Amino acid sequence: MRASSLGPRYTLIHTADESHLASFGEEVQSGLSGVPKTRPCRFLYDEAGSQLFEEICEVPEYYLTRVEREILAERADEIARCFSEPITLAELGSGSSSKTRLLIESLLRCHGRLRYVPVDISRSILEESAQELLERYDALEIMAIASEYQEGLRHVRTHTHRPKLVSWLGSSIGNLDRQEAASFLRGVRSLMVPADRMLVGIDLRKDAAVLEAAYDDAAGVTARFSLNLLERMNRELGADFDPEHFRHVATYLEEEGRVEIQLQSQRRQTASIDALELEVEFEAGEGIYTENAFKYSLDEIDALAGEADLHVEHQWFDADGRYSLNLLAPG
Ligand code: AVI
Repeated sequence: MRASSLGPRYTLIHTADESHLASFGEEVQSGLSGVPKTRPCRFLYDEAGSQLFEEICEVPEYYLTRVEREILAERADEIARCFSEPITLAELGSGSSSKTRLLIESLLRCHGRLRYVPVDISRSILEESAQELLERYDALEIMAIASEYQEGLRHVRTHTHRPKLVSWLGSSIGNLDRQEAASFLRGVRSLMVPADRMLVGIDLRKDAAVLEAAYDDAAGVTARFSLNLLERMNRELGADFDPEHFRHVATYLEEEGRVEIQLQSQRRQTASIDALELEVEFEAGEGIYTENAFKYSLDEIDALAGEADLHVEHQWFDADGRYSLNLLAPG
């Protein structure tokens, strides 16, 4: 752990140690040697992928970001009033903290001061957004944690005696399968005391057409985001994938409540990956499964919370009922 102070109201704790995570090369090796071929979705977010994801958040079909912001804009004061004293707001995967500003402003208005603990793997993003927030809000104190979520939360518990609100926005929970999601929430729950709450953005089940468009927009931004994975293998591992011969396909599997995203080979072909001394053969129509986005019914949200010894204390929706923001309490 490394702590550095960039000003009296700012502390950075840097614990990002990814040595326990399999490297890109190792994951490509195992993911493309198996049947079916898969890739963990975290590898979609290199610099180009992260930039493309920002663009996805602006396309008209991808409603998730927009409606979550709409709910926060309307409900942030109400969320703040759920606490009767100054709290610590911890945010998982904070990125640029743009939606969270709404919450920060309400919490400051309601309690006069706030300690904000953004947890993100990217130290540079943390520092950039912390600087802006500190300039804007005098009564804000920031302890930024550059680490994996779970590790970050352990620090939050050690460093704060105030009630905590742990926010996990953007429907990131949807990229975990249902068991992983429950086990993630159990992990957070184990670090919560009775006064703590968790605020989780969860996208809801809906028509296949709406969901498939959200994950395959007409301008092709999401397709470029997926295909960037092939380009990343070309750049970083000396592979020779031709993105022209793969197609981004997003399919909503209604019963399972998940959008399955794959890069589908458009012909029989072989790709070589020099750095791994690996040749990968594809049948026509064979996919590399890159991502799942799980969607929830209200009953499924209750059950998910229950599995983690949490319950839904408040739930807010956008005007069209597409998306939910859930305040989870222990017990
Ligand atoms: C980051 N995550 C919540 C996005 C989602 O909606 O599953 C990732 C994404 N992939 C394609 N479009 C958006």
